[in-house]
Amino acid sequence: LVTTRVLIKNLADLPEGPVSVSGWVETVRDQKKVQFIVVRDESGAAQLVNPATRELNPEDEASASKLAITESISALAHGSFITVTGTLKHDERVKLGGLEIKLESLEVVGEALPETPIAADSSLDKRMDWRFLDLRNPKQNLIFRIQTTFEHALRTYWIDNDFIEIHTPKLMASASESRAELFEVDYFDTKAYLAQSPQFFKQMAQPAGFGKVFEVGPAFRADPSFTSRHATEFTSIDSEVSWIDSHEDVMKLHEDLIVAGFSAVKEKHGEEIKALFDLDVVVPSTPFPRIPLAEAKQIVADRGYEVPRADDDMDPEGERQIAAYVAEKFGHEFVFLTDYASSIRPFYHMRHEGDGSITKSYDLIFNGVEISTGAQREHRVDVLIEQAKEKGLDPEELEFYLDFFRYGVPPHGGFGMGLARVLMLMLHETSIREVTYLFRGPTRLLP
Ligand code: AMO
Repeated sequence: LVTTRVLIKNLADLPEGPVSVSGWVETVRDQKKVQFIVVRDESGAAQLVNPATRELNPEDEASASKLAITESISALAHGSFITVTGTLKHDERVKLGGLEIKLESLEVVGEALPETPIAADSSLDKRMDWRFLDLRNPKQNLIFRIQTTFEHALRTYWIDNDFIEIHTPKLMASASESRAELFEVDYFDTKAYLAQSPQFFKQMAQPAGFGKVFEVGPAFRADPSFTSRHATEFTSIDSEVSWIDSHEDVMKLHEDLIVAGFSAVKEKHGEEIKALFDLDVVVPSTPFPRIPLAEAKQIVADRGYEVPRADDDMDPEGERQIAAYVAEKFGHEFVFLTDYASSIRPFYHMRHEGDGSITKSYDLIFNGVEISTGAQREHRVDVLIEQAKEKGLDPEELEFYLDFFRYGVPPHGGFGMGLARVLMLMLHETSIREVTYLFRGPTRLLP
């Protein structure tokens, strides 16, 4: 027999005849006269059949090997990894893929312990403990194929538009955002800090003459909260571009990237997403609605919700309310909230000419949750120093950063976007834990 191992999803296209497949045992139905195994690999599942041979004579050599297969199937533990050879038969009556493999041989390559530690109804935390088993689920597998497609589409956009990819250091001598949420690590005879964002170094690429840059990399936040949206380590999608007139240019780039990513996901996985998540991915139309924050707060107030904070920010409920408004009014899942108050934005955000109380910045809200922050940066060094001082920062600690602005820097801006948040909201998942390969939170460092 000439057999080649094939992915299960490709069996449908093969002619009837000898095949070999490998995968994990999903179910075994061990009946008196016949045994059925459902085996799953990373591409799909298929049914294997073995005519049970318990009545054969073990003395006879040919019978003994058939008998051995029957016995090993009876003993198969759920989740074991097996390789089988057999004869492929197309049969419309078989619910699973309209095909079946009649077994010739079966090898248990990786035996599983008899008790599987998690079940479909296990808690999220328990599933996280056994993440490699949890990820075998076709739905989870699809999430990470969607992630791959999404990132690839962004990359294609960046490359087609002459962006340069950068990899900035994650060990830093100072904080990259505020001093809150900062991880400190021992660094020989001094201290280092884990990068909260590539902010300073993606900006550095502008006086370096790179023009347009991007990075997809880890960011760290010592955030003790246990919300569904926060991790202590997350993948940050960052881009930064020179020669802009305002944050409007950054928003244009941002929405084009989102459209590129969502189009690719819909095209490649739309049907599977419909089947497994029961939802349609909507490729958003451009331009996305843009609403200045002050106006958004008024709209939310008119809907009967007073944003409780005194500091001019939008709270999570306010974000949900404004998203509901945008969905009703514009039929859109995205909204840029613009012009956040200077009091709540970092020192490096540029402020409006004529009204220093608001910044040229935005948050991008998707299905009611913030997925991104972007802004035009302040590139005039004297203004930048003033704004840093106003925020209680010591300009001396920021000298390396301030130098970027002393030797000819173009006007520039950019954004940072949490990859897991995009996926969570795209797939209507309830937590970024579901869409993060290995989640890190205040009480989770394993596996
Ligand atoms: P910001 O702090 O708003 O902005 O972060 C940008 C985006 O990163 C994601 N994010 C997180 N995701 C998971 N867990 C967290 N703890 C977490 N914190 C942030 C969110 C958020 O919208 N330097 C600026 C960006 C810029 O201006 O370019 C920054 O980091 O999706």
